[in-house]
Amino acid sequence: MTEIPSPLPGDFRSGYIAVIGKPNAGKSTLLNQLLQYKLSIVTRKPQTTRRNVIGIHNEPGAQAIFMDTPGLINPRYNLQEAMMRQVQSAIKDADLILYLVDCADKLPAEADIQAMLKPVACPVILGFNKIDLIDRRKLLPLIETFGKLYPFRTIIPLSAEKNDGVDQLLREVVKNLPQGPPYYPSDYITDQQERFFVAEIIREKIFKFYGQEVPYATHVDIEEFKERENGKVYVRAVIFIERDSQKSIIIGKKGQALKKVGQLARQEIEVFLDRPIFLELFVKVSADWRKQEAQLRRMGYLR
Ligand SMILES: Nc1nc2c(ncn2[C@@H]2O[C@H](COP(=O)(O)OP(=O)(O)OP(=O)(O)O)[C@@H](O)[C@H]2O)c(=O)[nH]1
Ligand SMILES: [Mg+2]
Repeated sequence: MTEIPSPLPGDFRSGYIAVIGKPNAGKSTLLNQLLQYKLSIVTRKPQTTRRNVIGIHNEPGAQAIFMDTPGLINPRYNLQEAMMRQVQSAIKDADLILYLVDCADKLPAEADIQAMLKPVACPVILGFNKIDLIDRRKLLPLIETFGKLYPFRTIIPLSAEKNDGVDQLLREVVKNLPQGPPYYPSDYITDQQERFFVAEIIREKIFKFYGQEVPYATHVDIEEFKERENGKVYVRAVIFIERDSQKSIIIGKKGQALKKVGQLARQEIEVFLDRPIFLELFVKVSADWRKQEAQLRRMGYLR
C-alpha cells in the first residue's frame, strides 16, 4: 500500500496542469526537467509530441499532475486536428494552465493569446522559456508587455534546458493548485504503459535521424512486447509510413539507416526497462494514414 503523504488531506493540494504552447517552445523539455525523468521525447523538430502524456510530481502536501500536450498549430490534416483536440481536452480538464513561450522566437500575437485563453476559467501561469538564449535586459520589458495582454497569475522566466528557474516555477504551480486529496497513489509517475514509452523512444530516434519530412509521416506501433525466459524482452515494432518512397528512405542503403535507428533505440530502451531487449523493426506502408480517420483511431490518436 502506498501512503498518502502528510500533512493532513485538508491542507493537501492537487490538480491537473495543462502545459501548452507553440511547437518547440520546450514543453517536453520542461516536464522532463520538472519530473526528473524522461516523460516525453524532445527533438529540435517542431510537432514532436503527438498526444497528451501525464507526468505526476509528488511532494509532501501536494500532487501536481502535469499534462504534456502537442504544440499549438492550425491543423492542416487529420492527424494535426486530432493533436489539437488533445490540447483542447487537456485545457478542459485543467485546474491550472502553464502557457510556455519561447522568448527567443517570434512572440505570439496578442489576438492569438486572447483567443486561445478566452474560454479558460482556471488560472494561467506564463513561463518565458529559453532565457539562456536572450539578453537578460530584454526580459523586464517583455514581462511588462505580456502582463498587459492577459491577467496571468504570474510570469516566470526560465530555461528548461539549463534548469534555471524551474524550481521557482514548480513552487508557483503547487501554490496555485486547488485544495483536495491526491488523485493517484504517491508512487505513480505516469498513466502510460511501458510500451508507449518504448514506441516513443523509437519515434524520437526517427525524428533525430532522418531529414525534414519523413519523420512526420511515421507512426510506431508495438506489435509484440514479451518477456522471454532468458530474461530478455522481445519487442517487435512496426514503423508505418505513407508511401513506398519513404519506405526506402527509412530502410536506407542495404538497410543501414534502419539498423542504426534500431541500435540507438535499443540502447535507450534497455536503460529505460533496465533489462536486455531484443528489438525487431519492420517498416510498413499505410497509404496516407495521417488523413485517414479509421487509421488514426486504430493508432490511438482519435477516440
Ligand atoms: N536553448 C534552449 N533550448 C531549449 C530550452 N528548452 C527546450 N529547448 C530546446 O527546444 C527544442 C524543442 O524542445 P521540446 O521540449 O521538444 O519542445 P516542445 O514544446 O515539447 O515541442 P512539440 O512537442 O513539438 O510541441 C529542443 O531542441 C530543446 O532542446 C531552453 O531552455 N533553452
Ligand atoms: Mg513536446
